[in-house]
Amino acid sequence: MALFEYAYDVNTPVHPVSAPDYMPVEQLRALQLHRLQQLVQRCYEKVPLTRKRMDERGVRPEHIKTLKDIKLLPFMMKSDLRDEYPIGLAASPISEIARFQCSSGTTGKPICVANTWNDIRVWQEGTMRCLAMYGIRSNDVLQVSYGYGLFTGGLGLHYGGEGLGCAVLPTSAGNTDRQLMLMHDLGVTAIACTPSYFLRLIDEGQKKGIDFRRDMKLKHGIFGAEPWTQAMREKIEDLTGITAHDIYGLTEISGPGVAGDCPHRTGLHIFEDHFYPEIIDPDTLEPLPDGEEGELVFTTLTRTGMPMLRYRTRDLTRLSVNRCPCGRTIRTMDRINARSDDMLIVHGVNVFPSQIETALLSVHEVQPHYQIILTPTETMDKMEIKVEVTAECFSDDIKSLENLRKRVFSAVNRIIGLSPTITLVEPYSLPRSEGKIKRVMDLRKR
Ligand code: DLL
Repeated sequence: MALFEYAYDVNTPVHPVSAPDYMPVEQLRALQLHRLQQLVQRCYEKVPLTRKRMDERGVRPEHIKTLKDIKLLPFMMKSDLRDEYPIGLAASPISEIARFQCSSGTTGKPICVANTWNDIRVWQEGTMRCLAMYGIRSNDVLQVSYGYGLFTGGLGLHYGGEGLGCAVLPTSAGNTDRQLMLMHDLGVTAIACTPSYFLRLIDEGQKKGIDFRRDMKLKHGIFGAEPWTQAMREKIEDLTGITAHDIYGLTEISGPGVAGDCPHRTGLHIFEDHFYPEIIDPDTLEPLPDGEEGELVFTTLTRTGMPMLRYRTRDLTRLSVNRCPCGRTIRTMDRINARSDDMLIVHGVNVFPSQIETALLSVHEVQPHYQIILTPTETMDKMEIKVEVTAECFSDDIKSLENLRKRVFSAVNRIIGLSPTITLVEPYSLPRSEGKIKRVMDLRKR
């Protein structure tokens, strides 16, 4: 058999799109090395920042002789995407770019990712392989309630569902009543949304007397974009009788469909023929062996638009040592529950405290002294931002104080796209330790 042909036995109950999941390990490693060498050559030629950093280290593409040599390469980070905004890291000319997707950066500007058609197909393959792994087939009706647009959730699952031949219902996020009505009327069997939004759907459904087991045909939930616990999974499954699957991904690497869990739930299988994973110590930046926890780093082996070499995701996890009983040869990673930076994920939206600061600085009367408080409720997490305002504001009448609160809300809402509760407080009233305000009080249990 040719080196890069996938072994696939037509008698197995596995969906054809999943064939690469079962590639013999040696063949997989050879494929990864081949792709890595091509990628490094391409980035060296086409991405000035990468070339500069490799030159500074005295590393040339031909130095990559084994997969372990990846550690010779420089890392990439979100700050590189911000500094090279919007598409300074692209390795393809604009004539080959098919679509931009964006995600929150650490400041008011988003980070922007340029995809070629090749990249969109790879991304689609990832979501198709996830859906196939969950047992979803062409007779399923898939409701996509992730947001469509710059966020990758909606379009990612949409293309995956269409690729598998499902009947796709692109509801996007919001309008809970309509979501429930269409779910019922069209006999939806699978839904893709954030786990927190699904809890909201259950809650709103209950208020209308809807019993998911009795009234809906729903069997699968495809949940990701934010951390969620085993307890949340059990709650969802108990309340509705569906199977709650985990899907992971990030805009910089493609979108949802970088990894997902199989029915054995040993972790999330990474589609490592496209997305090469490493775990590093976030302090020393040294690679760690499989089985040890650290920061997840990805190299996009097949990406052409804006490839990422050793991209530091900031997500903390570990790679599996043991083979999963499902027979897949691609490694798994533990579910993601923590990050090594200060990014918060609220209702599936990425929020950096620095964005709140940028917003507050645009409102004259407020100080950039604030505290973000995240509390769990039965359904959605609640976000409150306490902001110190000048003493004069409190001597003004109630109406102008309310007016100021509204302006702060608009400034924050414009930058993060969420609607937190804004509470204005007196100067120096927020608790400080060593003079510093604790910026984030995350009371959600993970
Ligand atoms: O959240 C892509 C996505 C959409 C994944 C829909 C799954 C479903 P970003 O907005 O760039 O992309 O955010 C990426 O979200 O680094 C993780 O911190 C977090 N994240 C994504 N999926 C999971 C998950 C999308 N299943 C960031 N569990 C990532 C925990 C997740 N965290």
